[in-house]
Amino acid sequence: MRMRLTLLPCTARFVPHTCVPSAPSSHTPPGHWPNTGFVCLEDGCQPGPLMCCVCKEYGKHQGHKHTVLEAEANQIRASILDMAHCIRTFTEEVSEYSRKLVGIVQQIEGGEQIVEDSMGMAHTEHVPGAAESARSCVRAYFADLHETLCRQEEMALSVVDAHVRERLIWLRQQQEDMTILLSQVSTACLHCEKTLQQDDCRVVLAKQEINRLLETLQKQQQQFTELADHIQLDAGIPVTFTKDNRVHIGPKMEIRVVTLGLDGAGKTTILFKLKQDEFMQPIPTIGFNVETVEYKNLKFTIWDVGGKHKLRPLWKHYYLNTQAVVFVIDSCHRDRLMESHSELAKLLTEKELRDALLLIFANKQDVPGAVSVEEMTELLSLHKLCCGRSWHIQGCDARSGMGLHEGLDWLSRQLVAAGVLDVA
Ligand SMILES: Nc1nc2c(ncn2[C@@H]2O[C@H](COP(=O)(O)OP(=O)(O)O)[C@@H](O)[C@H]2O)c(=O)[nH]1
Ligand SMILES: [Mg+2]
Repeated sequence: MRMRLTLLPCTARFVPHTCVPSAPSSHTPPGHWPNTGFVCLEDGCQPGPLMCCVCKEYGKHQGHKHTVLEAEANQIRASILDMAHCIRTFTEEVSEYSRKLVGIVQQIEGGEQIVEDSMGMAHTEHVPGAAESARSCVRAYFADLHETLCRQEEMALSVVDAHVRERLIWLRQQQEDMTILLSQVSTACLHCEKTLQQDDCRVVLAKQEINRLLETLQKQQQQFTELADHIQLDAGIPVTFTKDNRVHIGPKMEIRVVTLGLDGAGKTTILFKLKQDEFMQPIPTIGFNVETVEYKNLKFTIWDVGGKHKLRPLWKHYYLNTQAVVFVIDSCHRDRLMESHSELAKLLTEKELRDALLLIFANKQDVPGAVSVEEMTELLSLHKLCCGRSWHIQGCDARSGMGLHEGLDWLSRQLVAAGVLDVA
C-alpha cells in the first residue's frame, strides 16, 4: 500500500495563524486599544485576552490570573522564532524529497542525456529508464523461453519422425513378407494341383515333397496367427508430453522408480500390494525386487532395493535414469525416524537424483500411535530438507493399500504435462 500525505485544505495552507487582539472594550473610544498593560490567562478569555486596569479590577477579567502584556508578547515572539527554525528545516526536507521524486520519475522514464565523446564533442544520448530495462528483461526472458520451446519442439518432432520412420519400415517389411508368403502359398497350391492331376505313380513319388510343403505351410500359418494375435494394426500414434516437454509415444509412458528406505519400512509390501495383492515374501529383501506396475497411462518399473545397513551403499547403483524416488518410512518406529532422516538427507545430495521426484510414503498408518503425516513433516524438517525439489509426503498402509494410489497419482501429475486424451 502506498502512503500519502494528508494535505491541509487549500484555504488554510498558506494562511499563517495570527493572534488577533480582542476588540476594544465598551469603555474605550472607538479606534483605540485600551491601555491594556496586562494579559488575561484564563482559558475562557483567550479569544480576547487584553486587559486594561478597569476590566482587570472591576470588569470582565476581575479576579482572573494574568501576566504583564510585554512579557506575554515577548514569549509569543520567542515561540514564533522557534517555530520559524522548525519550518525552515521542514521546508528543506520537503524540497529535498520533491527533488528526489523528480529524479526517480526521470530514472523510471529515462530520456536524453548530454554526454561527451572521446573527441570532447557533446551529443545527446538516450538513457534507458527502469521501465525500459524491465521491459527488456521480460523480452529477454521470453525470447529465451521461446528458443528453448523451439528446440524442445524440434526434438519432440524428431522423436515422432523417428517413430513414424521405424514404423513405416516395419510395416513395409511386413508388406513384403506377406507378398512373399502369398506367392509361396500360391506356388504350393499350384504344385498340389499339378500333383492331383498326375498318375498314381507320380503322386506316390511326390508324397514326401508334398508333406514337406504342407508342413511348411502349416508352420507359416501358425507363425502368421501368432503374429496377428500380438500385433494390433492401428494407425494411431498416441502422444504424451512430460513436464519437461519431452514427448512419449505409445499408450503407456514408462517411468523408472526406485524404492528406498530403512529395512522393515514396508518397501516390498508396497511393491507387492501395487502388483495386485500378490503374495508377499516374508523374508527381508537381500538383493532387489523389480516389478512393472501399470497405473493409468503410466508403466512404473519399480526397483525395490534392500534397506539393511550393509546394503545401503548399493543403493547408488540404482540411481541412474531414475525419474522418481519413493522413500518409505515406518511411521510406527519413532526411534528410527532420525536414521531415516539421515538416509534421506544423503539421498538428496546425490547428483544423479538431482531431478528425480521424491515421494515419501509414511507407511503403517494403520498401527495405533503411528506418527501422522503432519508430525512426520515437522519431525524430519521436510520443508527445509526437500527445499527446491518436487516432493510429496503421503500417508499409507501397505497392507490394505490405503494411500498407495494417491501417491502414484501425485507422481503421474508431476510427470505428465498432457496425456494422450488431453491433447486429442
Ligand atoms: N501394520 C503394518 N505392517 C506393515 C505395513 N507395511 C509393511 N508391514 C510389515 O512390516 C514388515 C516389513 O515389511 P517389508 O515390506 O519386508 O519391509 P522392507 O524391508 O522395507 O521391504 C513386514 O512384516 C510387513 O508385513 C503396514 O502398512 N502396516
Ligand atoms: Mg524388502
